[in-house]
Amino acid sequence: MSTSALKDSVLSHLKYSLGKDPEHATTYDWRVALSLAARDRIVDPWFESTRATYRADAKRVYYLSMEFLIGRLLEDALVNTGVYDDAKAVFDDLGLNFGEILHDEPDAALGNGGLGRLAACFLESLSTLGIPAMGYGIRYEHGLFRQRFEGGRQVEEAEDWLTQEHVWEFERPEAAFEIGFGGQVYENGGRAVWRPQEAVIAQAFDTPVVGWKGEWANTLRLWGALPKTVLDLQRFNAGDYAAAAEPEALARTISRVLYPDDTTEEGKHLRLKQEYFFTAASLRDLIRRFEAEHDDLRDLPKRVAIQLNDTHPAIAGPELVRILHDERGMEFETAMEIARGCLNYTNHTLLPEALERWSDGLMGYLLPRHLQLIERIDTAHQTQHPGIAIREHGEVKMGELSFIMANRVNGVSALHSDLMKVTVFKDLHDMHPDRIVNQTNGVTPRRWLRTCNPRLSGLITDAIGDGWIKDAERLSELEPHVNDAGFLDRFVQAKRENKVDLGQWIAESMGISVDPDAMFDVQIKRIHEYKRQHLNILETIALWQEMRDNPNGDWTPRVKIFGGKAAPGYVFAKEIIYLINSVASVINNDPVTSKWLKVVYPANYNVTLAERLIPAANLSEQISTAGKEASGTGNMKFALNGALTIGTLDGANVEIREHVGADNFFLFGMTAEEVMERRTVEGHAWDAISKDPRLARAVDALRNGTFAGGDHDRFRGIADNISGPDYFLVASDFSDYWRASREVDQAFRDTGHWARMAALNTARSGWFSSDRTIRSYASEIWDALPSKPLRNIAAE
Ligand code: GPW
Repeated sequence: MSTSALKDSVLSHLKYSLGKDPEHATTYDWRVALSLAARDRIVDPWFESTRATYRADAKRVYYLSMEFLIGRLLEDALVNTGVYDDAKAVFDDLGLNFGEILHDEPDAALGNGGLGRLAACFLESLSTLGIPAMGYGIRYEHGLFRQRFEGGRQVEEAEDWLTQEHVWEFERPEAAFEIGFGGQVYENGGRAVWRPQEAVIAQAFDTPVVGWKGEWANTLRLWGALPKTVLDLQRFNAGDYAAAAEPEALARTISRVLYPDDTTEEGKHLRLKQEYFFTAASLRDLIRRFEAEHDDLRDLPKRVAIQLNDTHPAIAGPELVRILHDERGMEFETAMEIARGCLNYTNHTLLPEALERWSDGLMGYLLPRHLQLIERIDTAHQTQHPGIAIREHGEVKMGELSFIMANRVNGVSALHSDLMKVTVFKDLHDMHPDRIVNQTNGVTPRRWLRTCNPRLSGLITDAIGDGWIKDAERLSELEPHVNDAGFLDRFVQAKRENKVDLGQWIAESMGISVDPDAMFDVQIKRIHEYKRQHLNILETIALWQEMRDNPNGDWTPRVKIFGGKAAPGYVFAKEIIYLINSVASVINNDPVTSKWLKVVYPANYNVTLAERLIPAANLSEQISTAGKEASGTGNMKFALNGALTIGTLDGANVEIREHVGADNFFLFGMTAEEVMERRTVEGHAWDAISKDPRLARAVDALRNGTFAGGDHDRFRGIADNISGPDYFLVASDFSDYWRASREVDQAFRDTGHWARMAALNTARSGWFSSDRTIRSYASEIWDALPSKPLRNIAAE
């Protein structure tokens, strides 16, 4: 497609879709016109992908996920369809600021963190690989809350991305299902019949997801909740207008907001409704699609692989059995076998507080038939394998249910999958030793290198061609170049320019000036005790104290950058935020240390901000307590973009270190085994503090009001935790973290060596592409094959 054809398309959309002429068009109008022009180019390959799937009678993969953290879509779509440069030329030509137009798009935050972003990367890889697939989720009206800081404390505001039209989606009024809740179960001729007490409509909204070079596009189908009856006319006529609108409000509540809890579980009535709502609609939809092509539901496992992204869609097991057994009259055992043949379950955490459990009471109230079926599944399983119950203390354990109903169960990094076998799922694993498989997470190199870091990706492509974009393991072809001074210079230059850009943004948006030659040290992720942002800030405090002791020292300049949100109800995490901001305001205003140390915490960390920060990072902080971070995926994005990791042997850090080489990774801290051992030591925190005067002084600064305008109590909670129970072993890992951090300082001063290590991180991170992960799911779990690439629209 030529630049002029693209320009015509944009202008035509501006006129006929938006009703504007160029003279009156706003940034919004231009952005929507460009998005529609880009979307037009995706529709043909999208249709062709569907047709090819029908023709080949290919097995389909359904990825059920409560979250899809897709972020902005325009830039990725332009890059994947190969029209980015043309689009830029069009807007340059029109005299418009292209960057501003791209940045006008809202960040679609239909997820909390890693789990939701993983789902988004997977969809893109499924399309790049040409695997017939569909993502199913919820079309939340309000995504993850917007974070502001008020006096250093987190304040949450409702997110409202849907107040603007979502230009990428197609509404499908004909794809709608009635989803029931509550009511009673009757018996009719020996069969159970569920009569729900209330019902809502699940209506589909489709967004095409285009892969690299536009060769294939799959669908993200999100369900919105609508009322069965819009208005209660009788009540309206009787004058009770509020009551008349009630059914509508109640129904819409189901898809109204994303729960903001990440890795903590709250057994909320509405949450269970959301889970059943989207799972039931998705199953109904995929069965309808199956039956349009096939007539025997016993063939379902040959045609359909369903992946449950954590236990949030775990009700799929009983629901599928209910449909096959109650509604279609199959034997219970046959229904079980078919369901188990289709379903697979990914576990993303071992944290007990994150494992979903629903009380029998709530389950029986909202889903009475499902509770009966769960009891039956439990009994059937116990007859064959005594000793394990899905139900315990009046609750249904969704992890156990998912395990029993799944053909394959997977963890998300090698360490995590191994730990699953000896901790939460030990008994089940012993009974079903072949069921757990590992699938180490990955990230899409299109968004997380090609698009977000054009300088580095341009350099890579100059050196080795652009084959790495589709086949990221070809980044290894960079290895010989890391000994080439010219290449390394350009590598350093690209990083430095990214840092200058970020520095400008920090100056403009936060009024803090940072030195682009300082080390940019970044920790971005949800705020959680196990991720240990408080370990990082404690080390920052100790470093600042040491700098003040020795103002003539030759310190390595650092900018400590934090980003992340806390769940609104997670008090301790919010205190950590308050502490980081309080430390920042003291340190950033200290004339003694200001040339060496800055602390920067931009509010409202999201996918868009990650795309800005990661390309500019020198150091990636991956410092969770070993055994607690299932995988991590930010860690992979940093390594890919040439940041070095300081990290523990946790989650995928272990594999990153193996791939990039121990010499190019700053390791510290206890292993998962040592962590378990250490917890049994009485007074471990106190012991660690008494042996490290630096740590003692930093903890003391939390108690003496240094960061609280003299208020001794403000951060007492954190100090008491670190020196008392310290479940996450901040104190015990501190000294080694300090040691590794000083090694980082030393290494950073040897700029040539650092550049080489950074380049090796990029060259050796190709394995962490989500294409590799998806290929592995396809062969080891789904038995699904990539369909043939259709055509390369980027080349046309
Ligand atoms: F608790 N993860 C997440 F396991 O982002 F469900 N949200 C969650 O609610 C959970 C896990 C859950 C993350 C893990 O913490 C992270 O280690 C992992 O890389 C990511 O899921 C993707 O697997």
